[in-house]
Amino acid sequence: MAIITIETTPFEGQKPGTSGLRKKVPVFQEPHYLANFVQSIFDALDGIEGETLVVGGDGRFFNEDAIQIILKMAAANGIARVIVGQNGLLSTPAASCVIRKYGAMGGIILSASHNPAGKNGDFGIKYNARNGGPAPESLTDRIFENTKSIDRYVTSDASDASLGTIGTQSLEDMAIEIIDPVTDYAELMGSLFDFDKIKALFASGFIMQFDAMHAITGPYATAILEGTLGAAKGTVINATPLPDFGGGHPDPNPVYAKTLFDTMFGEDAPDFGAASDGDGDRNIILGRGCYVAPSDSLAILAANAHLAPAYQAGLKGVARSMPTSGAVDRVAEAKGLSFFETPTGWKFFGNLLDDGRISLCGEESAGTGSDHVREKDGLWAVLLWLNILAESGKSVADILSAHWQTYGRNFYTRHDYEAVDTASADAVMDGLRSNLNALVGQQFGDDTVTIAEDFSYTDPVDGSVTSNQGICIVFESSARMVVRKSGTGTEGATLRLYLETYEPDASKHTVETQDALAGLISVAEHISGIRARTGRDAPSVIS
Ligand code: VG1
Ligand code: CO
Repeated sequence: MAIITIETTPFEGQKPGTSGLRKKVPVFQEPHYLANFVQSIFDALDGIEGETLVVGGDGRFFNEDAIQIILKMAAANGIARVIVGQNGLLSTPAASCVIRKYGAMGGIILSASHNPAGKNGDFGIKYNARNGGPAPESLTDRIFENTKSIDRYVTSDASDASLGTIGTQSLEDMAIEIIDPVTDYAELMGSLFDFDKIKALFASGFIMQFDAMHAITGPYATAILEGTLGAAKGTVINATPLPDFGGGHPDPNPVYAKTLFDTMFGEDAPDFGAASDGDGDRNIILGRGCYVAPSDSLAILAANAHLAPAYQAGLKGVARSMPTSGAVDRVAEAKGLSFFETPTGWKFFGNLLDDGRISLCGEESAGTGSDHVREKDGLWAVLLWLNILAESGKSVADILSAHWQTYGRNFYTRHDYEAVDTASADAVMDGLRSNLNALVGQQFGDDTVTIAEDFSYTDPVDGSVTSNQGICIVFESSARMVVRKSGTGTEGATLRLYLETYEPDASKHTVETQDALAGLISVAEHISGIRARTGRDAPSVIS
């Protein structure tokens, strides 16, 4: 065994996006590609010698190969101990939990989340800091700078670690601890919720279906829901993580989680339905014959979190990403909670959580989380919903309609135009940007634009400023359209159009979402020219 230095040259385009670096698997398989990025991470950190690092991923194709490369490089870089999930598995929220619990300096998470996997699918890598949360922009910027000038990395010629064996092994002077990926996370969940109440709910005949989409949450959901909480065997479907996620697209939305939607809207539907994504940080919630839009779910959790033991004393405050609907704002206002609006991506919640300004946060893209970890957490949200259902004795549909009755309904939809030509996507964004001033005061139908801006965020904790985070156009009626370019795609560009109106009148709450938003949808096309410029006549995904 020896530590060796390998000469290398920079790769173009190793800039982390919304959530780490994501590329096609064959790109990551190019010699030195992953190693360059990993060395750039290590070089961006201060004093890593003697520290503990957590490593794990969502089990997609190339996961174990990547972990072997990382382990050897960690040893060569002087890291003292690496904690790895058995077989290289750790959901994103579990990795966050493990980093915090064992006082690690941080973790490397291997995932491209909701992006498809397999030989020609996507792969991803991101670094999470000591607080368990995604590296802040200042650190990802440093990593990116390093990737542009890297000329060597260090590794070891030792043989591969055995990722399947729980226990401690060594590689050079470094200890590798293989842990069960579920245990620490399951214990944390047990400390937050009233498991006895949820057990009693299942014992009373409550039926649930959880679609793990052949991704990482299978083992977690099976252990907690079926194991600890006594849900019927078979509650968790597609429970085995597969390297290609069974050929599916583990993004839990009405299109990619269609089987679950069909079940929940079909005859004899279960009481409760849920699904998570590739790396386990997202969740969707359904009731019998009803779907809870993620923005509504965030608002409902904010309004009812006190029903679970961990949040009994009330929330410190709440936050949402800018494109997320304003439903949670209304809860914050009614309850007198402090409220923050951040750019898209979980990294912006970290400071607010660390500083004790908020205890709950979320995004429209099916991500909700709290201060228990520093990532969004799919199964946590499902368990909080279960706790609320068990405590209130109400159905999902009843909770949803009662919420709208109290707070009014924010009709909300997101239209994604995936894999469009990058130049056309840029033309849409540039067109909007150059027209912002002229838009204010313009009338469309019977509504008038009051605000037109490119969203910029000043972190209230460290004062850092993040600009160009999406075009946000607000109308007098409080209707809103937002246009952003996705930072997680790997093919061309993806444009996201987010649309929202507010309806206080309960007699109008049952209108179909796309119908309620039809007027705004055509105004948004008129203003943005997305369809005209991209040549698409409809979105790829409507959620
Ligand atoms: C998307 C979502 C964003 C989320 C991010 C990572 O980013 O819109 O809300 O934080 O994915 O989620 P973008 O830039 O493509 O819009 V995950 O579950 O992929 O880690
Ligand atoms: Co994810």
